Amino acid sequence: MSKIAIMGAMPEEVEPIVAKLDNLQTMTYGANTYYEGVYHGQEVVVAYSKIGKVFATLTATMLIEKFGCDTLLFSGVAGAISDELKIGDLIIADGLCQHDLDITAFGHPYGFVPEGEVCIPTDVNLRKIAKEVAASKGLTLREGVIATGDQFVANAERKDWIGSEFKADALEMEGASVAVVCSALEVPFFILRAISDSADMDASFNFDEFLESSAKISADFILSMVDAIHSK
Ligand code: 4EZ
Repeated sequence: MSKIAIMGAMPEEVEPIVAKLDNLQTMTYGANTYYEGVYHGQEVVVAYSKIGKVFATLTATMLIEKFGCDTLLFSGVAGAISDELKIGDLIIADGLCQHDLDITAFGHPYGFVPEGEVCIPTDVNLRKIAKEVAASKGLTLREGVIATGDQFVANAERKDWIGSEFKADALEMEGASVAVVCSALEVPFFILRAISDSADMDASFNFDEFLESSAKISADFILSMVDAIHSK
């Protein structure tokens, strides 16, 4: 049977998922706790990586190489770039880029290094399942580019630059790491985020207020996706 990895960056992003697992077993490895369990008959492994690209790379790699997961779903919160995205809204990534990757001094575009790609696409089939789940729940899902970097963006100028350079609709700090790992290891992956703030001067204040509620919106949707994947 398949084993689905469910990853977040912060405890608040995975707790609503861990709370719903049966046969829960925990394992600590490489300074992360991994929660192995069953959701409605589907085997899953859940973990939060800690914040940022490096930690996220480690955890995504472990979930695949050590725990044998064959699909990876990310659940969490993000800052909005698009004006159409409000706090609590859901966005799925069609592709992910690294907004802080810069070897432009050599004539390369932002986000590009040799043998890499600026924007890594997510699995089309998982996106399709997400749209079916959203339709069945009467929820609106936005689909767009999510930009990742090792910065909590709380600055309208920086946010607008990321939006125009990468055509990105939202930003966060882990998604592109998961994309790099999963595409290299050929594991289908999916990145979902619920908006917690607008990456502007109110971002840290809004983030603190809405982290928990937005993380829960994302987590609930991910669990419905596990049901949908399991029943296919
Ligand atoms: C990172 N995550 C934020 C972690 C913040 C504070 C203790 C998502 C996120 C984000 N990332 C929400 N809003 C953001 C923003 N404005 N900039 C970057 O994935 C930890």
